[in-house]
Amino acid sequence: MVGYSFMGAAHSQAWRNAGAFFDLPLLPAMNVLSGRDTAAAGAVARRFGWGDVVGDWKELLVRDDVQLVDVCTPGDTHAEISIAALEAGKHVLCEKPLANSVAEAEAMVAAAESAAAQGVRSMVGFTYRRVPAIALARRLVQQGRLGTIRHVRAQYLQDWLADPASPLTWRLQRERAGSGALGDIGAHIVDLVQHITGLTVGSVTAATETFVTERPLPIESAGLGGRGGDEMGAVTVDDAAVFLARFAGTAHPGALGVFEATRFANGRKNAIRIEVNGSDGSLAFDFESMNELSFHDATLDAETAGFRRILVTEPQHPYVGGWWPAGHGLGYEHAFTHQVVDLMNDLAGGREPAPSFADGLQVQRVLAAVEASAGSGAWQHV
Ligand code: SOE
Repeated sequence: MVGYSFMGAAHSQAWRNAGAFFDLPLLPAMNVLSGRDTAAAGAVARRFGWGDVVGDWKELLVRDDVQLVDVCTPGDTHAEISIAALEAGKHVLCEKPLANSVAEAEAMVAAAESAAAQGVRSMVGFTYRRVPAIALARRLVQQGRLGTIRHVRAQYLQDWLADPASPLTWRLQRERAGSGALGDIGAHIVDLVQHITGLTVGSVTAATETFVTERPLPIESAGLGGRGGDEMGAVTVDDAAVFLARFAGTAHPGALGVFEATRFANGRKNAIRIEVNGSDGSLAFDFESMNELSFHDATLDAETAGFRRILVTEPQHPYVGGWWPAGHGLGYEHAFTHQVVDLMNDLAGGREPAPSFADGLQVQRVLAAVEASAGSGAWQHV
């Protein structure tokens, strides 16, 4: 694995736990962790059980005990590390968004396609696909329980930047993160909507805003924030992005989407809210109640129909059978574990994992269209 911070910890626990809870055809061995600050990486390695620590990720490429590279770094290094790893014959799991630009993402897809011809696989970490309630939502759409989809409402609301004293960390720098709320969390809801509904965003009209244009430079980083000093620096990404979407294809003609991604929604901590309305029913999900999915079956008697809260904790529900007895619930980290489970099964089965780098590129194109539309004020094709 490359990187050892927030995502590094989320992935580490997944590598460690997947084989303990699920019967896997391949067992991950946590052989080596790479981080430029080897003392900090070493502390993480000891906590999670990584066997070795190196300061330069290039060392991973020449080691025989590394068959897969997990890229948990900021976006500006995704393309370089992933392409080098694929060329060295290592499978790659890369954090989202796939890259910082469409051009980088295209180069990554080209590398992934050549590697696939040699049996070397790649996957992008749109992890929320593996939240059981999200997987159930997709299953219900696939079963036709919603009929023809008319509306999709998707929000990703956080508030960790609402305080102007929150420091200027890498997620606020365009050269490191590519974009702001748009790429960091907007990318998730674009992927989730497309994954759940099977729709593809075809065109968008958007607005973005940076509410706090200068922030203190960090003197200490912790989690998503940390502590700022006296020196100020310019925020070079969006704080919020909103857009309307029309979808491509003919399966659900005329379907409309409304998207909102912000890190300024005071009081909303990690509210991924998705509502889908179809001719035969509706679905609603909120990550802040992640073990629930609301479903309205419009084909039932009007007198008794209405949103029902499904507690997605039954062994029949996706992924749940590997964990606790019904009703005991899962958390944020479990989706990362499910990601490892699916990846190990795909590698053993010789299947292309999903979401693929091509899926990541398509999301990147939506992000680019949103930025172009926000700049021009016009509808923009993806
Ligand atoms: C920060 O907004 C962040 O950590 C994202 O980068 C992650 O993708 C999301 O899972 C939680 O929030």
